[in-house]
Amino acid sequence: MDLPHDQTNGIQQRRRVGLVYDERMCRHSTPDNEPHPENPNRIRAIWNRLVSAGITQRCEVFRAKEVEDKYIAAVHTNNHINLIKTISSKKTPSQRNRAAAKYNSIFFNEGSSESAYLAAGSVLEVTEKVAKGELNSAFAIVRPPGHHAEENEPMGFCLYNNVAIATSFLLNQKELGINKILIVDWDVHHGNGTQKMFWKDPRVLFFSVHRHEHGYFYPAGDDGSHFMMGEGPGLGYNINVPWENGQCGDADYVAAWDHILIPVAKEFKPDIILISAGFDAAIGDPLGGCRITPNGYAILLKKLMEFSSGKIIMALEGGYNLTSIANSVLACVELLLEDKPITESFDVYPFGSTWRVIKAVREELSTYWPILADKLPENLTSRVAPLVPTYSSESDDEYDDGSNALPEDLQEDVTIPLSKLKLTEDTHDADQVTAAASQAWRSELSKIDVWYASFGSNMSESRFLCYIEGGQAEGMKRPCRGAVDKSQPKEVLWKTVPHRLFFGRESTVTWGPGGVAFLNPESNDQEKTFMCLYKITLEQFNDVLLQENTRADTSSPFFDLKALNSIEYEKNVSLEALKDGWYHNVLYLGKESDVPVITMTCTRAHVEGFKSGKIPICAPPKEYADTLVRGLVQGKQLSEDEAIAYIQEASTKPL
Ligand code: Q9C
Ligand code: ZN
Repeated sequence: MDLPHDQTNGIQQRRRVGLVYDERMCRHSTPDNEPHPENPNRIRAIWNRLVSAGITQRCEVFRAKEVEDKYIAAVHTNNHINLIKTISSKKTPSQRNRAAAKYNSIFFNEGSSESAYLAAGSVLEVTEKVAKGELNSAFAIVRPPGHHAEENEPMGFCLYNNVAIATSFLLNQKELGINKILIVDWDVHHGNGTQKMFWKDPRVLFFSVHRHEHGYFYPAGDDGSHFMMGEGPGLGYNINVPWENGQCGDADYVAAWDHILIPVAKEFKPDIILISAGFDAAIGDPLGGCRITPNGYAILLKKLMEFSSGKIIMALEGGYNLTSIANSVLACVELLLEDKPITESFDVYPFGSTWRVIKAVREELSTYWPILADKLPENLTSRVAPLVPTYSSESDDEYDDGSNALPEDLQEDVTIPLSKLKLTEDTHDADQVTAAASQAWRSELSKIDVWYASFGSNMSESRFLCYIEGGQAEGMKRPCRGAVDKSQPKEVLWKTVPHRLFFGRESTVTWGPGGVAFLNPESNDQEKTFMCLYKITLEQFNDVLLQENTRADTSSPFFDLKALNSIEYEKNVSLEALKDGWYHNVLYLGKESDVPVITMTCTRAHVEGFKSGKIPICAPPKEYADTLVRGLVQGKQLSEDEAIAYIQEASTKPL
């Protein structure tokens, strides 16, 4: 490796690292400063951390400069430039609110225009200095962020696409001699705007690694899938690594680097690298739900410093936990300043889903990057970490669009380290006991009865009773806590409903990989699904939900009286607190002796995904299918042969 700026004759040469920060970028805010994750304190927190660590003195610090319209025009329409330019001065607050409401996740105030120009201008300025060799590298601490901004619309807290503007500037200044640019977008969200702007351009290799959840994570849709590889001459120069779940951390990202990004970068040989450096995949971020540590970011950055003689420009994108972003940026800037050794030792492996994604990306891209064609060694990819149930913080955070874990039952792996399990279970019990008194909702909901209708493994009564009484039924890998009110269901009843039963992909903690049962929320007279109904209180129903969907905070119910009253008319009630999981749709199935019948399933949008093949259908594992059969037989609904045929049909017939 040759890093000319690194060491000469044993003398450590100072690296020239640029920093841009300007308090004027704090003027962009929500109208009336309503709470919002993308707020001015983000860049203040980063700056203050760098100051207190003595880092700013070791860097070359610049104030922001406004970008010129001609540079913006290379990637945005005139229409868009006009919108952003005039939004602050030529509009009243209510006009601004109306304008913002037309876009996805956008706010404007009187400071927005200036901040947008300063953010883009800052990134451009240090990019030019790095390209000219006046700086070795730089970090632009800017807001608003940029990577969601499209040619003709602001989006996802982004007004101008700062990194895209700087990139096209480099390409257009021929005398800089920059012909190949690598953009690495490690923000937890897909860089949809940047992707589109260089879609057909082979001079720009766009690499984005993001939480995707089969298209259900922000920004929802197919744009972030690994099948999006560019077009025309740009085909192969767009690489997406779409995580299937949250919780990804250092080991997952390093695996994506080692087995995708780094080999491709070695072939591509970029002249310069821009990083869309969001820190919302950082551990502790309220939106991302991932777990990169500051040291993890430093490792990712160090691996990139081997290219383009270390010419790297980092531009802040997302990142919403002030402590996490401050520490992560600090780790990065320290590394830009000096090439200190970094320990790449992990006590965890990537998830199974991580290897699945990496293999799929390599296979898809190997046409354009032959180095990716080699099969990854089995002994590498067979070592996987279990996805461990995690508890989201406060579920009433309206911006919490990602930190909730998948429902426990839908999680990837079978084995949970005992130590961890013990810890979380204890926490939970303590929570429940001490919080019980303050859980005012319990007494009210204990007076209301509902039928909880089961079409899956809870058709087996002994299994369902574990959720009420606590305990461990046959086949369960771990015990249930039970409900706070452990009284038995008042009645058990079987019924068939005109809805389709099917099995979607994913896997369960209890049964391992394989299909999980869903009920199509849309009714269809041609279909018949057996349901076992348990008459329990609404309080108990919430405790069942709490056990199926891990959550630490039990001070409010998932499904309250208001939800129960509206479901009769709405038919479906989507549970906000669970909206990240697969089972967040509470479906109303009519009444039995005047008591409402409700069940939990996926949403209609998920069903569309299954229908189009976007989310694969997947047969249930044998043990799980056997339990369903046992439930149907013991409930005297079907003979064993009939039950087997029934499950068989549900897992094979097209939706
Ligand atoms: N329920 C960046 O990180 N979330 N943007 C909207 C709606 C928008 C993130 C949630 C997240 C935008 C730069
Ligand atoms: Zn983001």
